[in-house]
Amino acid sequence: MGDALVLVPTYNEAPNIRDIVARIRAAVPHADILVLDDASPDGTGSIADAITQTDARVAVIHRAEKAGLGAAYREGFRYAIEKRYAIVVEIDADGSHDPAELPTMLRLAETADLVIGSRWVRGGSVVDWPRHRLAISRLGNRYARAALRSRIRDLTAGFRAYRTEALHEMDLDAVSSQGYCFQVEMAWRLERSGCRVVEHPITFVERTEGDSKMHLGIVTEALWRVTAWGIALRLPSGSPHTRRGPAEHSADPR
Ligand SMILES: Nc1nc2c(ncn2[C@@H]2O[C@H](COP(=O)(O)OP(=O)(O)O)[C@@H](O)[C@H]2O)c(=O)[nH]1
Ligand SMILES: [Mg+2]
Repeated sequence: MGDALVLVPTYNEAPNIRDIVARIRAAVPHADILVLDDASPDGTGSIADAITQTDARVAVIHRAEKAGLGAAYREGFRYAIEKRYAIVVEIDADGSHDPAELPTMLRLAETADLVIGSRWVRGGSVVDWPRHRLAISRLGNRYARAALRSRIRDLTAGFRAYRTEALHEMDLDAVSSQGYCFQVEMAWRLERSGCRVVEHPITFVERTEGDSKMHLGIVTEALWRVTAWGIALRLPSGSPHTRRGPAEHSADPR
């Protein structure tokens, strides 16, 4: 077993799954890879099974139905904790996140609890996103950062390396978000519990194959939840999550 487990959540990523697994393998030859497929109708799960025949360090969990990114990642985190990996990585299957960043992110995770591949710190960028997606991400992150009194600039980022110990210490069952709000909730809970969060600048490139699963419901889930947490934070009774110590945060300028 390797030290790092790379989680690849998939829903209808048949055109992308072989390529992303090959790129991860090339970037971090010693990492194990776990595909979390939600019974993709396009056969992504069978392609992933075929990959396991040629690469013994790839495994697949076939989930019963499409249940959102949060649920898939929670299952992946539990697997990583159970198998005692030191680090667990999140990466999209569609090629938006460059696996070549992983060696640096894994190195940073030696001294951080959470390393975020960040679009919105100096040196980070987004390529080929339509204007409305840019606006949603930029404004959404600014709003969440202010509402949650967070220091993190890319709270919604889906490219991350977690120290498994930090995940073990938190109550994963209490993380209730389903869609991309899951990413906000995870980062914020860790930050508030005093974990060290580092943002590493990345270039995010829009997918060229397959379809985005982003839809209005995902944005509204995040908006309502962040607003509710922000209000709870400002009530005299204190915080929705308990604080263990002062949160640490740093950006990692290139
Ligand atoms: N297992 C699983 N993966 C999902 C689900 N929704 C999205 N994904 C995967 O999560 C990653 C990010 O989704 P994507 O549609 O590219 O979102 P976008 O980058 O925000 O447009 C991709 O690898 C998707 O296949 C889901 O419900 N279940
Ligand atoms: Mg994508």
